Amino acid sequence: MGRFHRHEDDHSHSHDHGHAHSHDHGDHSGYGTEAERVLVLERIFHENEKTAAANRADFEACGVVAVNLMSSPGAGKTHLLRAALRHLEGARRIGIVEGDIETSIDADLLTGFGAEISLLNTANGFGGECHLDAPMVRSALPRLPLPELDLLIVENVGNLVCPAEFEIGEHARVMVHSVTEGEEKPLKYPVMFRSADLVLLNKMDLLPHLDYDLELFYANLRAVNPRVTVIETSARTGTGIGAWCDWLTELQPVRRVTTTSA
Ligand SMILES: Nc1nc2c(ncn2[C@@H]2O[C@H](COP(=O)(O)OP(=O)(O)O)[C@@H](O)[C@H]2O)c(=O)[nH]1
Ligand SMILES: [Mg+2]
Repeated sequence: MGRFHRHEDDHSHSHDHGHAHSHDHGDHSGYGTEAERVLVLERIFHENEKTAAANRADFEACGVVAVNLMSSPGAGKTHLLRAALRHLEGARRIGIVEGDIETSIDADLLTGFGAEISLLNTANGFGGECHLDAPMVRSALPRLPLPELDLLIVENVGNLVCPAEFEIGEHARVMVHSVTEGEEKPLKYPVMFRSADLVLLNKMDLLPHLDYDLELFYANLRAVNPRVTVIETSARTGTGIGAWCDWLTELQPVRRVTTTSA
């Protein structure tokens, strides 16, 4: 059975349950008519939404607030998470679903700070997917003591496009954008930036060494997501880590509405 999704930002690709992963740049002949494609996509998103709702119901039954942490590869998700685990150790009981295509490198970095960690390698049974979806997250939950947790943070696969399209049952979306990435990124990846509740503007320690235009970044971000909260951070120096942890601590288990469209 074929499985594919279209990205509003810049490309579409297909996923086969035979676990081939091919980027699809225009020749859709293998997938029938456009109408058939739309039907398949609708079914995939509907199934994902159903499982996301089941995940969210389980989180709420256990009094857990769930966060979907997303960014491009290398923006600093794992190091900001590590800093938060250090800061909140003993104050909040935290579970992590660590999503990566391969390896336990990030899960290992997060070990030793009192958090419960469930590693989810998408190369291991999920075709090396470029994002986490609700069924994948659901498969990682039995390895966590949900009723004992206050907060569940899901580190998504590093990718500025795909993860934004799949709800996983989260109450909030946090996006990390680092100053090494370029101030135009909100305009180029509006779906991801638009769906975020919080943007962590990371690697602020590097700003003096870069041509990054902070004011232009804020203008670009406001153009796609006028109300989003921004915290300037550095996982290297600790800037903003207290504010990021306060934001996490104050988060309520209220269902958020994803706004991926204009
Ligand atoms: N200078 C600096 N480097 C950072 C910062 N945050 C992360 N890094 C580095 O950026 C690289 C990628 O970070 P990582 O947390 O693995 O990013 P992820 O792929 O989004 O999880 C690592 O080499 C980190 O040490 C920061 O605030 N400042
Ligand atoms: Mg990481």
